[in-house]
Amino acid sequence: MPEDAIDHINFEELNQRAISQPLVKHIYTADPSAHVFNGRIYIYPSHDIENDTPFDDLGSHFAMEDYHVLSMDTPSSAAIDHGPALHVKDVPWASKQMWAPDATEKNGVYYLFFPAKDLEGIFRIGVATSDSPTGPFIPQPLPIPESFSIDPAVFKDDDGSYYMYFGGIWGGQLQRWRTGSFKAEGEGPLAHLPETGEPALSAKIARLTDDLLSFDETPKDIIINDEHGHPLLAGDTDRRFFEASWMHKYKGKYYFSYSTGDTHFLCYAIGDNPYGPFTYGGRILEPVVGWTSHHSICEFEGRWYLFYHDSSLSKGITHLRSVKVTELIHDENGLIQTIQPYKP
Ligand code: FUB
Repeated sequence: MPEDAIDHINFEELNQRAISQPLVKHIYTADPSAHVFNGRIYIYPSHDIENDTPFDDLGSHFAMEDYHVLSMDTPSSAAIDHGPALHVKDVPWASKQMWAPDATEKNGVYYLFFPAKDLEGIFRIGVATSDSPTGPFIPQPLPIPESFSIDPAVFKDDDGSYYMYFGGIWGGQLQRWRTGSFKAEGEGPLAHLPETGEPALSAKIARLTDDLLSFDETPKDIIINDEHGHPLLAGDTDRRFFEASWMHKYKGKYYFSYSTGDTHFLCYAIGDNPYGPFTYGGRILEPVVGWTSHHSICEFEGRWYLFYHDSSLSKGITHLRSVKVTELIHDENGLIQTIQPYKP
């Protein structure tokens, strides 16, 4: 829901119509990446904090400093906050803005992947490890070599390969990497975006090395085609990729899902392999209160769940969000039923 609408919202009434409530209310949390480890649900969210940075198109007001891990027995049980798991002051290469993280497990080691701005203000993606899913996590001294932009999502395929999906435009800086090297801000924060009639910028994918600490290949574009097999255009803002990559596999098909950012939808596209190409499938979630929409999709005991966030608890403050969960249904054709976050 666009920010200029929040003056007109009755939040008490809206929260009664919400299909789900915040998983925790003592802190603000966002961008939930949910996984099941050893039969328990672990959620790796951003930890939103109050700050004085004004709202801008680069998301400077998202000034997060650390991560907490949440966990739940089931999607309907109370969530536990396991406390601070990693702080920016403990990451030698990072200066600020600990944005949307993800986590995975391999051979009993838990890996937390996170974006942050480096000492030059360029978003990079780092890794930290722990022997517990709740941390604390010990960061690598440097970011992943050749990493850039934001919103890492790590997917383990059935053959044991791990892939990272990542990227985000506008404040996520993806447009600055169009030529392969970082371009300065230029004529404004949104400089270097494609024209409306050009193909949209793509999320990226890279297979990870066996130790999960590096890219095993040069990142490739995630192409999303329309129903005619043509790549979505930059001007198709209701459908094109903006940020918040996620991958899940359902009945042998690969579902790449993402946020459309400035039009506030969560959408998905279906492919036959982790790299795509993918064909646009539809919307997963209609706009929530707050500017951003970011999610994960997780299977638990044979049912599927959408973890997402909104800004209802903070009464619409864009950078103070709360993570929520609701069931997600694939229909008999494998299409995802669109979810309305608030009942009529
Ligand atoms: O939480 C900061 C940023 O906002 C995330 O990295 C984006 O996906 C958006 O949710």
